[in-house]
Amino acid sequence: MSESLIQIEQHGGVRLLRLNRPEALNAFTAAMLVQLRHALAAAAEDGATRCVLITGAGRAFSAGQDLADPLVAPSREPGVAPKNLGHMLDHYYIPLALQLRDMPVPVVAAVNGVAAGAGANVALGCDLVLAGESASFIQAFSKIGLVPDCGGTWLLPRLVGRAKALELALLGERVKAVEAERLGLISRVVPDAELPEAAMAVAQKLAGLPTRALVQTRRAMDEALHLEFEPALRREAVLQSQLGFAHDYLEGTAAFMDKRLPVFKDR
Ligand code: T3D
Repeated sequence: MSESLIQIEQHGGVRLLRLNRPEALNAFTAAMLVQLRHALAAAAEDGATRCVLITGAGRAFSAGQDLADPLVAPSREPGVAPKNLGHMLDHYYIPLALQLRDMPVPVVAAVNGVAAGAGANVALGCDLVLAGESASFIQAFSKIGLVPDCGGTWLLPRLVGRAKALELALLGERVKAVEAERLGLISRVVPDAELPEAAMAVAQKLAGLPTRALVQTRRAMDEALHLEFEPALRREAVLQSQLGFAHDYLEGTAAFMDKRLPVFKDR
């Protein structure tokens, strides 16, 4: 049986997913994207998993779409019609980006090397993005005549503002991890050797926090980007009202009063 394109490990409440085509810098094939979606769905369904951590095998996080995948690679034969790339997005990248955004647990990316094209935007679509200091981010799309996809046009201006987003997307230059952190593109840079441990520590910390509140925080912030101030305040009140009836709020406040560590359960 062939090696899995997504390696899966369980570390307590953390489900680690490792993109595993190191010989092609973990470039995404259709088969790999299907496996990644199945792995995310399984993590979402597993009540014991309270955080997902995504990283890459070898020296890269992911070089984005595998440009040699027969589903997208244009034929060099004269007269052969090019493939419709929209199908690839409709059937693979859009469902993946939506799934990441809707995960019922927080998702952390540990970017261990280059993250290019859709590989960059899968990482940036995660809730927290840690990177090793030799990692880098490339919006490689313009260099092959495409627009940023897998959420790039939505994510980039929100993360770094329109001017910088356009610079990143139009020039397609490599942005080193330290610069990515300075721009607000990612959360944190750590020395390469410390990345696996640091990312796992962050994931374990998230796994111990009240999952439902974390996920509603992500949703509320995404929604608030489209709202005026007062509707955003009212949305907070609705969410707070719901969360206030849940176990984790009662447990969190009781633990505080009892001067003990809380044990959160809601998902
Ligand atoms: O097309 C559609 O379906 C629409 C959706 C598009 C989504 C996208 O992601 S578009 C963007 C696709 N990605 C790219 O354009 C990036 C292409 N790769 C690179 O620019 C460079 O490889 C990197 C800057 C990422 C890394 O450079 P470097 O010098 O460290 O490594 P390398 O030597 O270029 O690559 C190592 C191997 O990985 C090499 O294979 P080989 O020669 O050792 O057999 C290379 O061909 C392979 N590889 C790297 N990226 C891809 C790839 N193979 C297929 N597809 C790739 N994207």
